[in-house]
Amino acid sequence: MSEQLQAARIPSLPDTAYYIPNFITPEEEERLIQKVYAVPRPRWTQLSRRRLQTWPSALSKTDTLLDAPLPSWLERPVVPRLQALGCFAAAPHRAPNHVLINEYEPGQGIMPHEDGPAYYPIVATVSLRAPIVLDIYEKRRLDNQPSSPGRDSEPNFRILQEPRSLLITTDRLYTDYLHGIAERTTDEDLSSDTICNWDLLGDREEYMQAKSYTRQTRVSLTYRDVLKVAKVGNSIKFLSAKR
Ligand SMILES: O=C(O)CCC(=O)C(=O)O
Repeated sequence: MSEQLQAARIPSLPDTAYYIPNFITPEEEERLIQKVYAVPRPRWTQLSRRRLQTWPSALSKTDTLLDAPLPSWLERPVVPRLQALGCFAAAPHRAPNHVLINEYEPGQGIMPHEDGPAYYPIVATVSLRAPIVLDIYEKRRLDNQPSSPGRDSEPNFRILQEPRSLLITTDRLYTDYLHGIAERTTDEDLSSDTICNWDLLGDREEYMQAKSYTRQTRVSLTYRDVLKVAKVGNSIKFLSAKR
């Protein structure tokens, strides 16, 4: 693991999360945004509370990925930088082979969930366009609650993701915790007491005064390593895709 990654660990979280502000430049962000919105419309899956793109393709019912490269605009500059950090060094393919792109309008979000066993337990998220708060919930705590998980519960931790930042979640934080984004139009009560990566933020001043922001459209690129990969020769198995 690189020194840069060690310095980026969020110390108040269970093992392990890393936060790096300004992981990409404004020009790189702009290029990624242009590419995300230049895809043909059927590339988007409209979900009830967000839109999704899946690259290079959806996983099969058996959580298998058909072997194919990521498009070059998703590969560079992000993947070589992730490799330089060493964060995928122990993953089976030594690099991400799958990217989910989520778009959230103000008021949209994603229910607390886990990313599950299809992936090696590491997710690297690059945020574009606008900040958002990611809520972290301990699975065990939610299991002990009689009401529906997540919705009514306060998160255990809140991570503020600035535009152009990188967030990496792995280890026990990946396996024993859920993550979600509340369906809100503002994120409030932002301070060193409530935001666990406060000291690592690139621009604390921006949030220090107002302690809140109004949500704007935010796009996330989540880089993952799918464990099971099949060569094209076996493609018949993939006709009924899952995600
Ligand atoms: O948009 C994000 O930062 C989270 C996305 C997410 O949780 C997912 O795609 O599973």
